[in-house]
Parts: sequence; structure tokens; C-alpha cells
Amino acid sequence: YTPSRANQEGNDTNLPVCDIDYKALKGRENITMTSQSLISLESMFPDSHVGGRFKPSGCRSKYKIAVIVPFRDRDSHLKMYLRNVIPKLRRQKADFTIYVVEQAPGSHFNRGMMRNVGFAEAIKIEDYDCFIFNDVDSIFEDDRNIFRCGRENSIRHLVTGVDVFKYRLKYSILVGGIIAFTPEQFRRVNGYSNFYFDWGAEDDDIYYRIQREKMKIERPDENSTIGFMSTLQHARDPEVKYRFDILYSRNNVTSHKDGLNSLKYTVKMIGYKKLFTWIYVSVDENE
Ligand code: BGN
Repeated sequence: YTPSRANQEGNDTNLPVCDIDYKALKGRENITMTSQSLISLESMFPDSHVGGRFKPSGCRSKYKIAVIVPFRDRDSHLKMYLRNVIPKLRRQKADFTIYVVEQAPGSHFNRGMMRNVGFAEAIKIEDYDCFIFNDVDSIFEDDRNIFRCGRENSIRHLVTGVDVFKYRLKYSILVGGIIAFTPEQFRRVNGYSNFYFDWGAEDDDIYYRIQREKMKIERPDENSTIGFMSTLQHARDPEVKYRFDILYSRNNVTSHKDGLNSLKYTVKMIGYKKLFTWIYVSVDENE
């Protein structure tokens, strides 16, 4: 009994392909702050499939989406994330599964690596069409901001403005927060660098990988509020000390051998929960 087999229950192929019903979308909304328990959250969404997969009823989504959320020590953010993001994605009639990739103690947090692990593990479970990497503190405000990938040479960054930067991007090449890659696109850039332990710069690093591959960044309409995002507040994380040096000296030289193809980790546990699939992973910082 594997989740992928369970997900094949019921023959979806007879259903018509879903059209997004733009009238059923709510548009931009304030984030709902909640201190609900996970159990009460689960009871809000009784019809999820094993491992937290959601599928629309009555139609078949065009794409299967994995949402990869790197995680450590942010229980309250995770609950807020689930509370706000799941209803929006359901209104978009997405076929999606959230993967919470939690880094075990013993090494500094490495967000790039957690995203790489999420990709590598999720693709073993299902044949996803699109991977959306989403920080647990980054919540999209508008359900018209459809969670989907760009075509071929176009990486879709789903953010045009961030609340704490006056609803702008901090700088034009920012690709943090929420970003979508097809499996082909993610492999082409060799995923994220594994070098950045602690906070910062791994997103800038992948920007240069995208640029090196001569792919472009697309975003929702910059003249509307559709791409606006709220952030959940937290104490500042320790920063990667030499991130400027790593970013500028190493990226172009080593990105073809630092990333998905050099990723080393140990999966300690996979939990197929009601609202997400939990991947608990340890990495060796000194390797
Ligand atoms: C930047 C960080 C990003 C982060 C954004 C938004 C760096 C490296 C500079 C060379 N980049 O400053 O990682 O997503 O802020 O907070 O620190």
C-alpha cells in the first residue's frame, strides 16, 4: 500500500480536464492568523488523500503539483501556512501535495538543500509536472495567482511584491519566497547550491544558475496586486557568513557540480500525514 497506488484509486482519466473558474476565486485576501492545533486544522479539510494530496472533485487537473516547504522549528508558521494556502490552492482546482522537508538537528539549516531533497524525494513518490518551492513564512495573498510552472525557458517566480518591502521586490533579480520549476527546468540548473548553511543568498545563487542557462524569469502581472505576498514575522536567523564570497566566487565555476548531482542526505522518516507529506532528513555539514 503505497501512496502513489492509493492516489490512483478511482479512475480520474474519465473526468473532464478542470477549467479554473475565475468567478469562484476570491481575489486578494488578508492572511488569517490562527493558533489552531494541527488536529483542528485537519478537521477543516476532511477530504484530503493520504500524504495530504488534494484533488478537485468532478474534474481532473492538468498538472500534478508538489509544493516543497523547507522547515525547521516553525510550528506556528507551518499551521498558518496550511490554514491560508490550502483553501486557496483548492479554489484553483489544483492537484497538489505539500511536502514539509524538515532538517534534523546537528547541522545549520540549509534551505537550498532542503529544497533539493524535497525535489529528489517527491519525484520518487509521484510523477509531478511542477515543483513550487515555497518558504513557510511566505504566503501568497491572492488566489488568482495560480500555482503553476512557466513554459520551457521560463521560470515562474510567483511574487511581485512583499509586504515588508512596501509590496515591491527588494531588488529586481530577487527570486525568493515562492518559485516554480518543472522537473526539466530544475534539473537543467542542477537545483540549488548545497553550500549555503544558515540564512541568505541561496536564492540569489539560483538566479545566476537560471541566467547561465539563458532561461528567463516570468512573474504575474506587475501592474496588479495578484503577485503580492505576506511574510510571517520571526526573529532574524543567523546569516551565512561568507555568502557574498560564495555567491560571487563559486557560482559560475561550480554550479554544474554543486547541486542536485552532488546532494547527500539521509532520510530518517517519511510521514504521510493528513495535510502534508513530512520528510525528516539529516545532512552532514562537514562533507
Ligand atoms: C537578500 C538575501 C536573499 C533574501 C533577500 C530577501 C543575500 C546575499 C547577498 C549577496 N541575499 O539580501 O537571500 O531572500 O535578501 O530577504 O543575503
